[in-house]
Amino acid sequence: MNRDLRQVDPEMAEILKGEIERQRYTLVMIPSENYASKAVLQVQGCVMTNKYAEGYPGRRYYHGCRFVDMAESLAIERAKKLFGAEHANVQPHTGTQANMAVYFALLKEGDTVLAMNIAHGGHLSHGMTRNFSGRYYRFVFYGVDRETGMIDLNYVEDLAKKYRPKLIVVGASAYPRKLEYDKWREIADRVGAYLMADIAHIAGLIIAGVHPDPVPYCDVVTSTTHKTLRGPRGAFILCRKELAEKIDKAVFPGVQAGPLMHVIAAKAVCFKEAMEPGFKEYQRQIVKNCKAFAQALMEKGFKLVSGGTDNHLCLIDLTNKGLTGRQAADLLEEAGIIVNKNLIPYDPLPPTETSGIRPGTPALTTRGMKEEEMRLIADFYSQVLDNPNDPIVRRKVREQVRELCEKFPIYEDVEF
Ligand code: DSN
Repeated sequence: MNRDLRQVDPEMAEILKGEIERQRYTLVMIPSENYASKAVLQVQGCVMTNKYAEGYPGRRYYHGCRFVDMAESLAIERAKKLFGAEHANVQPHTGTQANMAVYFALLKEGDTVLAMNIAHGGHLSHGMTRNFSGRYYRFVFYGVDRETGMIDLNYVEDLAKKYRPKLIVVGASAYPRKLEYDKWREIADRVGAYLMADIAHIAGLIIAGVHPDPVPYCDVVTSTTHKTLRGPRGAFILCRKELAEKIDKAVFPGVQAGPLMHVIAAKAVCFKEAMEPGFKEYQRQIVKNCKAFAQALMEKGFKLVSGGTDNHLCLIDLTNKGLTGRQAADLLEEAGIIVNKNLIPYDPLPPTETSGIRPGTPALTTRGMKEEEMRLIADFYSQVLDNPNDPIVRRKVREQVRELCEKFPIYEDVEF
């Protein structure tokens, strides 16, 4: 019982050591990833993992919930304060389960929902055909304009008037521009639809005021906790008081049973960290870094969807470089830079190949990197992707990436 991991399972200890080394010595540029703090990691690995607590604080189906009740209440109160929300549910295990609970609370099977096309930057749980969302509800989609790469709100309004959705979902996982929720509210009101914002990617930016705030305009807001928010892997839902009971019942017992109390406790810690003054500065720097990176890329002949970025990510259209997204991501990984391949709007290639990649700056900014490093990294991209047949270039960049990582250390006193 008291043996540590190295004694119980040296094989797994080695795997974890490999993963922490990978995180330390590569440039993590997947915009939905970040480095959770030591405090968050500690709490996520705490003894609350042992506790069953179906229900909500003060209303549990199990006894012995005094301390988990305190932890969950703290998480709820902090989430409400942080976002200025009337109600918070901190139990969803993932962003998809948060969205599932909202649909379950507000819709009947077969109801119409208007959401962003996944091929233009939406998300699986926003109506993808093979996802539960696309199977149980009738999704219709808006996308981005072919010329500008941006969402055309006139087109969204036309679709809303034509299809009269019961719910409009505003949110994306690969959209580099701002979303103006007041305008979405007007569209929703014109057709009598609920409005839900999925802010999984941009929650941290919203707290810092570097992205518009959805809470005053949306009936429901869902988010994950591990992206720009930099907390444990998990999710939460914010809503107006009138919807609180429906949302809570939809989460439990609707779509989940036992809550992950250790993760909920870690969410409370992440919300506390997000209240610290340095957090806003961190978020502002994420955006400054991303803009500097995007500008430097464009100066090197890279084409960006929508011509730039307002947030933490950019979407590179590689068609002028003669590479697919998969090829580019493979080449960059060899040089120590981790990105994900991503569809670009109107992409002729399938999601397994794609014509784009979607780099972002949240994790690099956590390491303390600034605009100067972003320009250096854009130069790495150019060296690697403009010389795809030269392994020596990749090897040299790999060495420089390692030196850069050593200058901006991460997890120095974290063992796994
Ligand atoms: N998979 C996440 C992303 O990378 O954007 C969204 O859930």
